[in-house]
Amino acid sequence: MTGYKLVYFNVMGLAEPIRFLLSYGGIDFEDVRLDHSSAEWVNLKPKTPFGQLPTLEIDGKVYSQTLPICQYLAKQFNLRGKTDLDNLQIDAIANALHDFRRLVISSYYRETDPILKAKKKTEVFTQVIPSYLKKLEELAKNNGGYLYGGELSYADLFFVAISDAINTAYESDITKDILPKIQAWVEKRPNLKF
Ligand SMILES: N[C@@H](CCC(=O)N[C@@H](CS)C(=O)NCC(=O)O)C(=O)O
Repeated sequence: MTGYKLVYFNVMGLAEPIRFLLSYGGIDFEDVRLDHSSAEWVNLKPKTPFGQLPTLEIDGKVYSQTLPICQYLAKQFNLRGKTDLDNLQIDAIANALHDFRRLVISSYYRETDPILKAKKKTEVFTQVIPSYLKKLEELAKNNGGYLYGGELSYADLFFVAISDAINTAYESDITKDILPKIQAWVEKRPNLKF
């Protein structure tokens, strides 16, 4: 049986979409969570492919980069598109969601300088979030409640996995009014361990 070991920090962050996918696929995986300031991470960092987490070890070999890992798992669990062009579209959506998360979480939420944070807050709350949500709403409206192709793809799971963290940063439920089908899936989904 294939062995999976996911290594990340003790937050949802970029590992959450991978946890979602592994759980969706019914995979029993090792969920290693390091403390960012621990000696363990300091020692491990230079040994990771690009000095960052998450990494996913598959049968002892270490792989990195959230989106390609998600794409690999999505293929195993039938959550990719039918054609290469479908995949181009699905990957573009997932990539945009990755950017969206970075803008809200890394750029705004984690900013510690109060002056810079206030400046970023205006930009994130009045421009970034409304513009991404508008696009996502349009996609959901045109795709039967999913982000692409009228059926569940890994881009939908990616959205749900990052939306909790964005909700916390934004102090509002961004999923409330959009993606009703995904919302329904979230309510019905198996009780995930992570
Ligand atoms: N492009 C990478 C970005 C990974 C990344 O930014 N990881 C951050 C945590 S979210 C990290 O490892 N930070 C610790 C460090 O750089 O020392 C991906 O998508 O996986």
